[in-house]
Amino acid sequence: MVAEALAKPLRRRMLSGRQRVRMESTMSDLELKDIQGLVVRGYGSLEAACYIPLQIQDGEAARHWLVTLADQITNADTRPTHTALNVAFTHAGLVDLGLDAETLASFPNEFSEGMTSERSRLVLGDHGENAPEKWVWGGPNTPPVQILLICFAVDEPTLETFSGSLSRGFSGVAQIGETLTTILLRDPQTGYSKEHFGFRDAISEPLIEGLGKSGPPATTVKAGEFILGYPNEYDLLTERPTVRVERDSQGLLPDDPSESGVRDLGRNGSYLVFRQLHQDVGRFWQFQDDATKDAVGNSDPEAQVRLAAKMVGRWPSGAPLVRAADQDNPELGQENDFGYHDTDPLGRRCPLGAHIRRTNPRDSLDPNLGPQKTLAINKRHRILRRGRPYGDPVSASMQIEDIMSADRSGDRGLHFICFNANIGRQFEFVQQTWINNPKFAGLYEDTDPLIGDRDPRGIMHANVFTEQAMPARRRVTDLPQYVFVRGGAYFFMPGIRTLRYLGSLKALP
Ligand code: N7H
Repeated sequence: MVAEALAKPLRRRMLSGRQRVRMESTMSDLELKDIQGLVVRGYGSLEAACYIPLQIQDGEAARHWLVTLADQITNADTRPTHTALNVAFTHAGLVDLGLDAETLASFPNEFSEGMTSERSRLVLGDHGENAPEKWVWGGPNTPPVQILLICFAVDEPTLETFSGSLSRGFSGVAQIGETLTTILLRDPQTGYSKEHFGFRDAISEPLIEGLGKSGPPATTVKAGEFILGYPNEYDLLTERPTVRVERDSQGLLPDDPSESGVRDLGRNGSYLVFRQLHQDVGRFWQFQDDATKDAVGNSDPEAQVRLAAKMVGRWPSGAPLVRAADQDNPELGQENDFGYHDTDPLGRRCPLGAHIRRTNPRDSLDPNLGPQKTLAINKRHRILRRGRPYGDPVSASMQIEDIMSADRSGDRGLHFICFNANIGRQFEFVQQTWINNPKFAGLYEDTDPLIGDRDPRGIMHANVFTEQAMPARRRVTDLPQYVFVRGGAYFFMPGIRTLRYLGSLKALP
């Protein structure tokens, strides 16, 4: 109910003004050659990746550089096997590239204000240890990132050569801060990707309708939820930035389908949310140990893994708790075709507040609405995750028993990246209404057990994790924080025509 109630004002806002266009289904042929590749694929075969933060030093030279860069951008129509390159801009970057004020004003507020505004901090729960003042990039105490180069390569040496040659070609732009490096954590036994706590990751993603991949209807989502210019789950075009026709004298941009005499700057673009999330692996497993010791203080490794799995909603192999409630079953590691409404409405298999149940409640938001209505609402709050871990793993084996006992000092975590067409209705909604909501699904003082704000708005404690069970629920209290925000920003990843348009801008008088 909470989701539906909160979705309504957002929906009204989304439908207002000149963006209010009902779309024909023929609009949905995806222009893959104009969409940047990362929006539609995670480049899993390109094992090495890094993100290079840039600042604009000379607008004119930077625009020329962009025109050359546009020729090197990997589009969604190709499946790169050697290297791939994508690029995205913050609002400050678009300003310094010379976009005029009227065009800038057509971007949504969430993007224009950025991730560190007072509003965003409240919505995202970025205070205390997570306050932007403490960030290593993207915060008020570090130089603003304006452009992000996203580089992939088949291996580390190739990535080094590739990023090196890109840097040598910089003109009008300069790197600020460190390159953000990544690591692909694979389980050596199965080859599957893992994250630092030891759980299999990158299993559940929405399938973009029209891309040709088939999957369960419940996971197939309209392209307009992720890519601007296509019908979304309301069968409408998502709010998008536009440009007056006279400001596109070379005719680089497509007409806006609203026929309102403007050009569509957003078409084939998407919003990229970046959060650098440090993971304190030691504290995570220490807590599982402390919370599961028996009456005389003996550790119980099995109980630790079980509690951690209840928090995630999947076992370390990836097997979903809703299908494997009592013990891990690696055969179900890839399973993603499930809901909660029929099999687990009360959360006795997968707790109501588990990470995957909060971030994608599937068909179980509100039992009174029924699964179909719930699924339809849920599809308006999906995100496409494209991030990668960073920092050395605590154990190269990536086996839970080794991770639990290894020396866990060091900086490691997740470069969380996700795409969405509407930051407010998708990423921010998930973060505020599901992850950080102590009252989610009828709970009382629980936020997401992995990444939730333990002190929402600094006015209440929400550090409990509840396992619904018979005859009585079990509550684990005093959850510490073990995921910390270290940086972040909202970016716009334009379509490739728009990239050329940005390169063609003239200096503002
Ligand atoms: Fe989460 N983790 O290690 O436990 N996440 N996540 N996440 N996450 C998922 O189903 C993790 C974060 C989502 O469709 C899995 O693919 C960690 C943020 C969504 O059923 C695991 C961090 C946000 C899903 C983790 C982190 C999300 C998901 C299971 C931070 C959004 C899919 C693998 C350090 C704002 C849910 C899988 C579904 C799954 C972990 C962050 C969202 C293992 C460690 C910030 C939508």
